[in-house]
Amino acid sequence: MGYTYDDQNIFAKILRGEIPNNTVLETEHSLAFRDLYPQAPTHVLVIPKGSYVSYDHFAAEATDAEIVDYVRAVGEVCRLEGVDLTTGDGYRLISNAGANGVQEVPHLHVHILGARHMGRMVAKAD
Ligand code: DGP
Repeated sequence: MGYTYDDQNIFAKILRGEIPNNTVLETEHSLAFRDLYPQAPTHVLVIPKGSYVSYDHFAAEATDAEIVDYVRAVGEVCRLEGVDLTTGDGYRLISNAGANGVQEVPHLHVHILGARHMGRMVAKAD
């Protein structure tokens, strides 16, 4: 059994330019843009341009070039947002996957949250 990717998901539409986004950084293989419903003063989503549903999918099937680009893009956004540890006060990365991870959009994304204290790591489930 392989991974299933739904190319009608909202981030696929953003990548195709069908809906607008507030871009923070674009690289060869990655795109970072502001979350529509920010949970913190800094709330940026970083996605690969390739069709990957989750972190595990990306780790298994992305090229080395895509992975390097993506990891560096996440770090660069932290720097651009001033939350990195050379000048800022830190941040939290979250990547939800599947039903138990409560993933709403089935295209890999890392949330970068910061510019406020982020509180406990995991809230009690509803
Ligand atoms: P997740 O539960 O990890 O799949 O979070 C999906 C995030 O995507 C959520 O924080 C809200 C955000 N989001 C949903 N639709 C849009 C959109 O059309 N544009 C942007 N920028 N963000 C969106």
